[in-house]
Amino acid sequence: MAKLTIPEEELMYPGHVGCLGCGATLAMRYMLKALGQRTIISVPACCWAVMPGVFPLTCLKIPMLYTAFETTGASISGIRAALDAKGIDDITVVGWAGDGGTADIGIQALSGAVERGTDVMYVMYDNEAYMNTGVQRSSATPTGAWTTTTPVGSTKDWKKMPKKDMVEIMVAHKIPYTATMSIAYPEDMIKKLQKAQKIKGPKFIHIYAPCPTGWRMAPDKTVEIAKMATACGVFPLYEVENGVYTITRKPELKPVMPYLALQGRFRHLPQEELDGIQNEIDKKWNRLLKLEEFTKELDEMEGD
Ligand SMILES: Cc1ncc(C[n+]2csc(CCOP(=O)(O)OP(=O)(O)O)c2C)c(N)n1
Ligand SMILES: [Mg+2]
Repeated sequence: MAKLTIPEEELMYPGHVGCLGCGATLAMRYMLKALGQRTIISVPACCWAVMPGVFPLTCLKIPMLYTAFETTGASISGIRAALDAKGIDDITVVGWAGDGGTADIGIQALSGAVERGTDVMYVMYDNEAYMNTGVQRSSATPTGAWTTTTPVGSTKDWKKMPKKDMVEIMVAHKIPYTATMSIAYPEDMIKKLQKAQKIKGPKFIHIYAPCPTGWRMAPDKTVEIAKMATACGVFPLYEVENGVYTITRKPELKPVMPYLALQGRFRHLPQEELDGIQNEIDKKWNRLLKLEEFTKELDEMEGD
């Protein structure tokens, strides 16, 4: 029998107050399994600020600091500095924020923390909108999606801009490690997180976490949708170590349409928009394949 690589210890109790089928709860559960008890997380305003429960209740078995929406990067820098001052070096400091708190309002503090080379891990769990406040558009909302601030009625005002690429932004900061991972592939996730934990300096993690409430989908489809996202190239799994790309799952790409059809947030899209989305995915995937090839070649050349 194949050896199980997912640690058995649970650092999250049952009884969170997240919605039915919430992908972000699985993301936290697997992350804590990967990183272990000696972990401190700092969480800004987002669904996860609410989900542990109201004091004195919590579903987390590790310390959590609740920080202001825009300050995750600054707060983890402070926690790291305090631990360093006390000579404590066996605690993993994690900033845990949503896509809005990361790609929009928290990007300045994040950029500062990683530019200073701070030894922290920053995780963006991505449900592709501001879910905690009622499904508003973020810069990580994908093209074509309905949200309450990108309405679809007669105005046809669904999101027209592409999803902001946080991994590319982090690669441009020249950090030692950044990776994408998905709640549908916990083994891949745990392997990458444990690798990141051993690396000194800033690490950036992008976790795909479906939100049935905001995506207008059935709550029992969370894992299935996440699998489809990787199978059709909407959310490729890869890591970038010191600028060198490695794709960790390389499927023969499936068409995107069945993925979009399961989610009410895309139901309004006319055929030409659907074709455009498929086109963009194909381009992005081919670009990623080339980046992998090119950065590996470059690394070998520079190593000579
Ligand atoms: C400065 C500031 N502006 C706005 C808010 C309101 N607010 C709280 S959570 C949130 C949305 C967070 O979205 P995201 O970071 O994607 O996390 P999610 O709720 O999707 O988990 C907003 C707008 C706030 N708390 N502070
Ligand atoms: Mg969000």
